[in-house]
Amino acid sequence: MTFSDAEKAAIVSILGKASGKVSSLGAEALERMFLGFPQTKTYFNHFDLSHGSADMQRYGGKVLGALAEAAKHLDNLEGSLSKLSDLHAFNLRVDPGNFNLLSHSIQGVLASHFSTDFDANTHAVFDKFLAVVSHILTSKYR
Ligand code: HNI
Repeated sequence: MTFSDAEKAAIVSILGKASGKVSSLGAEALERMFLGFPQTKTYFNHFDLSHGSADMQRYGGKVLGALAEAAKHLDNLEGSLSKLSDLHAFNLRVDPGNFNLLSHSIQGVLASHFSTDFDANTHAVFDKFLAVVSHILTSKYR
């Protein structure tokens, strides 16, 4: 899957808006996921899942940080996400269906915080980006 220059610019731009607050936005995305899709909590038994907890901030920051890092390698996402792909497939064994639920939650956060920038076009492009990332992170399951 490739991205056009315009798509790359839209992905980098919206993640740039989020860059100063990845922990709080990431925590919010997780909170949306856990509230909307409680079955996703099973992977986080070891976390304090209360609103804004240190665990939520830390892991939320890692997820959005990983997306920001991935956005620097849009021509080689497989390579840049290889280690994370191993982790999710071999160690964590997260059911692939959950990636859609997290992607949906992340988009809800971006839409609510950056309503002007997260227009229909950016939404469509970011959805493609998250689908590609999710596909890669679930590609090694056997
Ligand atoms: Ni995910 C760990 C990124 C989807 C459950 N995950 C990570 C780490 C990153 C990361 C980064 C930390 C790696 C490290 O510390 O070396 N995860 C991502 C990204 C997506 C994603 C970019 C999708 C966009 N992860 C999911 C989903 C689930 C999930 C959908 C389950 C619902 N991830 C985990 C769990 C851990 C994890 C569980 C370990 C957390 C911990 O700290 O113990």
